[in-house]
Amino acid sequence: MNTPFPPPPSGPVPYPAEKSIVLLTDMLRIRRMEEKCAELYGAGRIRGFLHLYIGEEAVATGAMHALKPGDNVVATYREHGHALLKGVSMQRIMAEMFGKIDGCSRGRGGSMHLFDAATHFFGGNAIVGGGLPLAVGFGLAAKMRGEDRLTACFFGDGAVAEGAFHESLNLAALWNLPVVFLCENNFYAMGTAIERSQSQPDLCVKAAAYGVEAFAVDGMDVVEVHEAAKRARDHALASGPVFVEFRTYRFRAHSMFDPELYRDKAEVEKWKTRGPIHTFSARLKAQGDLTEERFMEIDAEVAREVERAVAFAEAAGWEPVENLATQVYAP
Ligand SMILES: Cc1ncc(C[n+]2csc(CCOP(=O)(O)OP(=O)(O)O)c2C)c(N)n1
Repeated sequence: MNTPFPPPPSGPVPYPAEKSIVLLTDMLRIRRMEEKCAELYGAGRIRGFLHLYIGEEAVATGAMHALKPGDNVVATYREHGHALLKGVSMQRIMAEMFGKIDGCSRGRGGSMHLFDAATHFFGGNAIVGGGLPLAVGFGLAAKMRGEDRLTACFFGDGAVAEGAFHESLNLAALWNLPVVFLCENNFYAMGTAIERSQSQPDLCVKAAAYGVEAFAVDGMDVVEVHEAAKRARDHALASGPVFVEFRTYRFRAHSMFDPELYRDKAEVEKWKTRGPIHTFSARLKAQGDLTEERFMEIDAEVAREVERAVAFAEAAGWEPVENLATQVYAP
């Protein structure tokens, strides 16, 4: 497939060094946490499905930093980073991966169903497009209650081909809801390239058809993502829903079971040159806001956070078997 391939993000970063370091650190936290998850999966410590976000970290990071703590977030099964940056602790995320009772979904959800009402992180959804109607419901609730609260809904390009996308955008626009639709377009839905499944591969055209404000930005550039998400938040709260397409790329397979026969290794390697962590670090170094030593220190601190999370998950307990029939529809 011919994915659009602009030059790697470059140029000045328009933030104070302190803010840039937070953005960089958060991208690293997602990356290192997930690399550890992949390792633990290989070791049989984490089981079930596991979809890694590696390569796409600029999207969750730039967007989440544009949100307020009371804003709602709805995400997909590739949501570890979103949960982490919304404020769910890495320890509770890791315990959930292990299926332990101290996990954020009490070990019942696993990787695809991270959930934490206290931080307004409402999943984690295994169904493609499943989060979209939920986000519209949250938006409607906020509007009816007169709350100054945004709902941010993350989903992939595959979801744009689902009926739920069209129903959701229609109602969000009709009712003028404070919802931001954040499409993580990594150009593949599992093994299917976007041009093989969507009659209109310009996804903004589809969103705009519902009267929703729509624009696309470089999802590999945390600065572009952050600025776009701030704009989208302001617009959605003032005048109704917004669709933002983040053009991004996943560096790993769709899930741990994917042999990746549908794309060339050369394409993946080419996209890695646009990697959000190293291009952002290089820009910060070029303007004197980061040194290699500082980068290594940050990385080491992140590694310690990951180790603490794994130790917490290892030590956490299992749900007692007597609870087997609680919190289920048909005990
Ligand atoms: C309704 C539904 N259909 C099919 C699937 C199987 N499935 C799981 S992930 C996936 C691809 C989704 O791709 P995309 O929305 O682009 O997200 P990405 O995995 O690229 O982040 C499919 C088809 C599903 N989980 N739910």
